[in-house]
Amino acid sequence: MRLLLATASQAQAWRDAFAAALPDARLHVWPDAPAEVDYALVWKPPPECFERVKVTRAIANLGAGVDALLAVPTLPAGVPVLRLTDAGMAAQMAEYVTLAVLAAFREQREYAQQQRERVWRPRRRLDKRAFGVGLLGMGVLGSAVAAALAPFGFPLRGWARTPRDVPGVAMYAEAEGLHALLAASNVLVCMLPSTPATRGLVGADVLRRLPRGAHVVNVSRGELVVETDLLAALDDGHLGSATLDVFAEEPLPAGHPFWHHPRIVITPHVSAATLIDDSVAQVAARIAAHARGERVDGVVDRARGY
Ligand code: OXD
Repeated sequence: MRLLLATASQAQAWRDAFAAALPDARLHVWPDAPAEVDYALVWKPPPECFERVKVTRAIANLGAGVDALLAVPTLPAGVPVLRLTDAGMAAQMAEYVTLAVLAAFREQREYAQQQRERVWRPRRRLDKRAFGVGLLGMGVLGSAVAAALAPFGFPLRGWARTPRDVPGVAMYAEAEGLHALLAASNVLVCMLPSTPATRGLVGADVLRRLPRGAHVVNVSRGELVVETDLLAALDDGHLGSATLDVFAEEPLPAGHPFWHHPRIVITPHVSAATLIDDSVAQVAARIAAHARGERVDGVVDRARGY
């Protein structure tokens, strides 16, 4: 089996891990490019990669989101694209979102401000039963986040493209469902993939439907949120705070107004890092199964965008 590895970073670590997991494969690392390979293993590959190398069996994306790969103009049509599902990301995402939800519920930002001002003033405790958490996106990661939040007792609501049941989560779909979820979400968590249908979804209309003082957490892609609308909703007091791990432009430019905003917490796209060992184990097992002609998980529906 011939493989091409083309990653934007950590090429040596990916190479070593794939070489160990698939010892019988012939592994080429871009720009060492043969004319044809069976499988390509890629993360943000350069467009020339698919011009120079014909991929015959499948392309495995070394990340959960395929928005960058699907945007590569030379991506061959008709070759299946696989994406990572969980591969160690779900637990990380659950930690990150739980931390953000608990910080909002326990008013950590307000107490930090009081500390700066040396103010000793217990605040009135918020009612957990009235502190709704709305999860946009209920795939593998969204479901893991819901499971992590469930023991705390917040009312959980989830929004998915297609109606489905998730234990312990009131599920919503379609535009009316979205409006109902927003009206009851003191924290709104964005976990949707970036597709033509979701880019810019969290704009003024969505933000204004949240209860006053609500918190927004974005852990999927920056393009989902209209950044100027988010700033406007924070600045006029409609939103309480935002915890942002992803941005329309990454790294976030030095002059961006988010950096110094007193009610925005920023992290540099770390909510769920791609773990090389877990990812390689998953991709190697899928490639081996695919080569044997078996059905594999994680096949992307290109029309849907994830
Ligand atoms: C991913 C990411 O999509 O790291 O895997 O954002």
